[in-house]
Amino acid sequence: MFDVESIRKDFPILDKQVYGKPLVYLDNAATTQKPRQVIDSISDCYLNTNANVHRGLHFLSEEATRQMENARETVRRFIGAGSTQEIIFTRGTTESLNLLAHSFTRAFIKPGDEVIVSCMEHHSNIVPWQLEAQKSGLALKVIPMDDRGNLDMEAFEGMLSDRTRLVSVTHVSNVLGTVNPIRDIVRIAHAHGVPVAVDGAQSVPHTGIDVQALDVDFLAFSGHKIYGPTGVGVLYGRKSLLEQMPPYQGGGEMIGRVSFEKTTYNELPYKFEAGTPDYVGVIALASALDYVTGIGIDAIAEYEHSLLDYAVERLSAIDGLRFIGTPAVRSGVVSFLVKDIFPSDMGTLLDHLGIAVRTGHHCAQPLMDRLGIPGTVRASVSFYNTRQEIDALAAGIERVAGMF
Ligand code: 7TS
Repeated sequence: MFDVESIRKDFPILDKQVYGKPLVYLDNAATTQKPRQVIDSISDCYLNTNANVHRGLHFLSEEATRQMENARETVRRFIGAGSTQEIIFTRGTTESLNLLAHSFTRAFIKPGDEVIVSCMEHHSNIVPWQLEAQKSGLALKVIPMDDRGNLDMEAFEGMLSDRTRLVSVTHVSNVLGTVNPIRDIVRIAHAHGVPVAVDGAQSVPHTGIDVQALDVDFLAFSGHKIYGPTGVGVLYGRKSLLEQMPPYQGGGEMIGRVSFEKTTYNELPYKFEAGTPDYVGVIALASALDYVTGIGIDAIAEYEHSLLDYAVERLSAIDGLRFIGTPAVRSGVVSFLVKDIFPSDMGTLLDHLGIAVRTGHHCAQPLMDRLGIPGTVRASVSFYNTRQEIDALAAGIERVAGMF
């Protein structure tokens, strides 16, 4: 049995009232709430071990460095990577994907080469490639999907050519909830000698991922979406590829030896970590991963899946509601529209009932264009949500719909 009531006790903010009503927090795809264990880890760092890492020979600096490098090991284990040299700390998924686009392009892209993304990408897996395209002459190819929100795998297979250098796709869509078949995507891409990057922002917290078992070459995710602090994230990269890629930013820590004539770079992963890292964030991220591991990612996936099934069942019964995305395999989110009510109106009125959802294009405008809609209302779940909260959402939607 999944003991959601005892889990909720770890998240003080869930007891909050908004507008005099109990908070129903269903915006977990945007960011998750933090358990006390993570909040305590942050204050413990500042109270007991704060000092800059990798530099001082003094006690506190060594302790902070030890904790940060332990955190790297925790991340390695969590995603099943082979080596901590493959774990690069960043500010989040967005910075991880910008680092990847920049450095991968410098190392591997010639004019006319192609990178394949999908039509359901977040802007952070589109715009960095467009920025690089302006400089490098790379061409972006886009995998289409069917009307339910499943990628067209036949079309994908046909798109790979001898100019394809990388496939970069989201594992889980933050709008449709589609779980993309990463194993098949990797198999097909690798058969053409093409590496695969996965945007794990919405999957790592909800289904987990094992980069070696799936044989993915790069993985990006954010700490704040997996119960960790804001401002910290991860880029995993296959060592043999990272070794060929140039640094993304220059500064302290990423160098071997600097002179005005010639500068050499540090070894992995430090080559990609210029400047003082968010070591407090990194250490607290490890606390978040320990917390998730304590519950168990499989138990989390199973519980959230049943909650989503329940949400789909309850929302299906609402007159005039249509789902945006009915994928074969779903995780995390359910998007919908009700009659011709603007998503922002629905969101504002639900908010006044204490229910936090997200509305709009969800940073996926090309996907909105594909669907022919300006936006959706999106409820996104966590393991601390309950069936009663889904009931509150359904009742809230019905109440708002009744006003129009
Ligand atoms: N990729 C996906 C699939 C995402 O859902 C998000 C954030 C990002 C990348 C960017 O992550 P960041 O932590 O660097 O900002 N998605 C959302 C969302 O759906 N609502 O708010 C942020």
